[in-house]
Amino acid sequence: MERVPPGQRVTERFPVLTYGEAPRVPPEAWRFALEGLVETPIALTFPDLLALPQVELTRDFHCVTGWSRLDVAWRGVRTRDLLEKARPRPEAVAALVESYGGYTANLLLEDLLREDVLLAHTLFGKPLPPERGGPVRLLVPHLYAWKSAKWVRRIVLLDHLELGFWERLGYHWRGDPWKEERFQEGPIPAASLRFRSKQT
Ligand SMILES: Nc1nc2c(c(=O)[nH]1)N[C@H]1C(S)=C(S)[C@@H](COP(=O)(O)O)O[C@H]1N2
Ligand SMILES: [Mo]
Repeated sequence: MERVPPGQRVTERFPVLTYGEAPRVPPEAWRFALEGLVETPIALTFPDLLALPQVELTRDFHCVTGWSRLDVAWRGVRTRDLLEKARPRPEAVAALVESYGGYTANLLLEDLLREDVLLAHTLFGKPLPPERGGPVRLLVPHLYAWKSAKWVRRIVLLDHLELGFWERLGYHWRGDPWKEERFQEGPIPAASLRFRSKQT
């Protein structure tokens, strides 16, 4: 299989991409919540996050604007581990991820359950820099990078699809780079979602 998804170009650089102003979130002010359709909502401080089992991984990072940066090294906590503790209700199928500053992105629950999806706090062995979403961002390496919400603050599990910031502006509801799911062309196929889709 090809290393780089179709339509992408490898860059040695690693551009910072933020829509609007970057919020300032000191580690001691960071709070995270995993809630919505779960049996046990989870609330974390930064020290709480660091006390959980940690994972290191290296993944390629694909921005929908066309650049791919290979071999980015991250450290953090698996969202799957948090979801195991929170225990999603049977009707939970999707999630809206919210960031400090108001950015949002939607994901399927099954995408958050992938073992390489992290709440990441370390990049190339150093604390995640503020402009990269520090102290903590989501990392969803199998989807376009707009899903990797910086300054993550909340994940809400839902029984329907609620579109995030870029998805409402016409980007693809899922965003698989290997299928070049850049823009939503036509209605979101409700059948393929297996659930009710509330679109605004
Ligand atoms: N909160 C927030 N997260 C965000 C964004 C943003 O504007 N705000 N941009 C997204 C996009 S389009 C990309 S390509 C990546 C860029 O991450 P980087 O700045 O670390 O390269 O962050 C994603 N996460
Ligand atoms: Mo992007």
